[in-house]
Amino acid sequence: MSCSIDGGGRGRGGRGGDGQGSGDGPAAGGGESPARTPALGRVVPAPSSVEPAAGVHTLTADTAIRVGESDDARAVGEYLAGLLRPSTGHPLPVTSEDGADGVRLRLDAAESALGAEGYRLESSDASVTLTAREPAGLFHAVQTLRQLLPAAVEKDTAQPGPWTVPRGTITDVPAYAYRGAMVDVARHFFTVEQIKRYVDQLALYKINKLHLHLTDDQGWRIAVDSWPKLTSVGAVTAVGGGSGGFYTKDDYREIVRYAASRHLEVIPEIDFPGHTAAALASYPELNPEGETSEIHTGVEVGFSSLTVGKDITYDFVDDVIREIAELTPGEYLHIGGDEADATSQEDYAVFMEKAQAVVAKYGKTVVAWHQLAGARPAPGAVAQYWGYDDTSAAERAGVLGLVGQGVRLILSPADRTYLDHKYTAEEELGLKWAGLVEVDRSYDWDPAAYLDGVPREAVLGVEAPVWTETLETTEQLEYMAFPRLLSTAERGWSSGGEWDEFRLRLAGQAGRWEAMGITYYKSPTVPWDEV
Ligand code: NGO
Repeated sequence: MSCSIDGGGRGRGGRGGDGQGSGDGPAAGGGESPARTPALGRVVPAPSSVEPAAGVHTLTADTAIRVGESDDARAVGEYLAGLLRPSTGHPLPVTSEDGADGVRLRLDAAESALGAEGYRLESSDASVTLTAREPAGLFHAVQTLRQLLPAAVEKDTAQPGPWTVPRGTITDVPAYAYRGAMVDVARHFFTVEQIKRYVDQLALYKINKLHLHLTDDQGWRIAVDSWPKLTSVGAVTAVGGGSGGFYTKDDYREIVRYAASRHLEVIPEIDFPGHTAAALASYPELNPEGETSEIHTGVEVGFSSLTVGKDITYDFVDDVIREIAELTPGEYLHIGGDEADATSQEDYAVFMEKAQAVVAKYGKTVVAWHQLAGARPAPGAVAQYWGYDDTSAAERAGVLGLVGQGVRLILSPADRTYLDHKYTAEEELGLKWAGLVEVDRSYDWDPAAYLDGVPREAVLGVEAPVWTETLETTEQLEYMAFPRLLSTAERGWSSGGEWDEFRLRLAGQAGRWEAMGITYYKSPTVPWDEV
């Protein structure tokens, strides 16, 4: 990585190499100015290569967004215009007319080195040119461009500007294909609008997967037509006995559509065979003797199980997976498999083998938590590792065993990526079973070297889950996610990276969060006032 955070020479004094402001207008060096231009490398996640040049490019009332004849480039151009118009007050027409000026979006199939998600951003006096091989790359380029504009660009009312972008060239490709965030909508329900807001925030940091934990002991949150009581009974409550909620199929399609418009793929999770109290309460016939049982409103885990020896269990699993697969244009379907402590080891292996086969039957690639080690993994299966520093050698060996059978891993080490964990002991929100996760700790790992004996090629990517036992509101979710979400985003996108440098780029994002109305934790480990 050849990135330097103040590479454009537009930072302020105090750290070696910056402070030589180029003096191109009021944006230079104005510490409190809402229109201060970030330096070219001050982007999260860190770009692969940053070559700064002197000066800035300025967006003006005459700037056009040039997208050529491509509908895909036009969609990204319209998205960019939608972001920039409210704060700049500029018309920013999206046009197919070619020209050497303005913001130019180019899709070029010959740019093979940029891959499925990479891009190049070239900023000069005359223009800012974004080039990618695929639409996702152009979309990511737009996120970088946003971060290179003054933070006030994120506001939704007209701001004074000027709207400057540092000059130079960024070339950027991700380290990992899977860069995910998970929301547990089962412990507490989050509405379509709340999820959309989070999707927009994830997109800003180039997260490309949204994993929704849709079912758990406390609630079943997705309509299944063939088993309607899952929602009419199973969705009515939540942790603490609150009012619950669920997505209709149209709601869910809207989440999928919206996420796709931000180049995120939605991965639905239906957690089997444990974490199923809500399903068992909805359909007593899923219990061993057909007995009635209750939805759980506490936060304990590991007490519920589908009945592995009953045929109806597999009718249920087949119907649910079929209907969820139908709602899923993406590749992956997650079947949980964690903490099945109320299922015998033998039953677990039988159940997981059958459930994986159903996922394959409906054309999806199976994902499961790493307890999948207790069963035979299906060909192509992906396991999500959620261990932590204290995870036993035996459990780690199980994960190595999976990798030896060709399973790829999504890494979600709980003491780094779990956004539900407390930052400090004083925190009211959050859990701490894996320890405290201050912001510096959330960055303190390398996916390529994290698990001894797991080669980099076996790592599909990373994911930051938000479990919601203690979280009920958007403000709470954001407070837990920001800033730690950015650590995982960077570990997924960028190779390498040191905390002492990352923390400065992190601090540089705070003005943006404030402009966007994002609640965040002002960690003492981050020098908020120094940038
Ligand atoms: C565990 C558990 C979840 C909890 C979470 C809380 C996994 C994969 N299963 O993670 O049920 O909500 O911890 O941190």
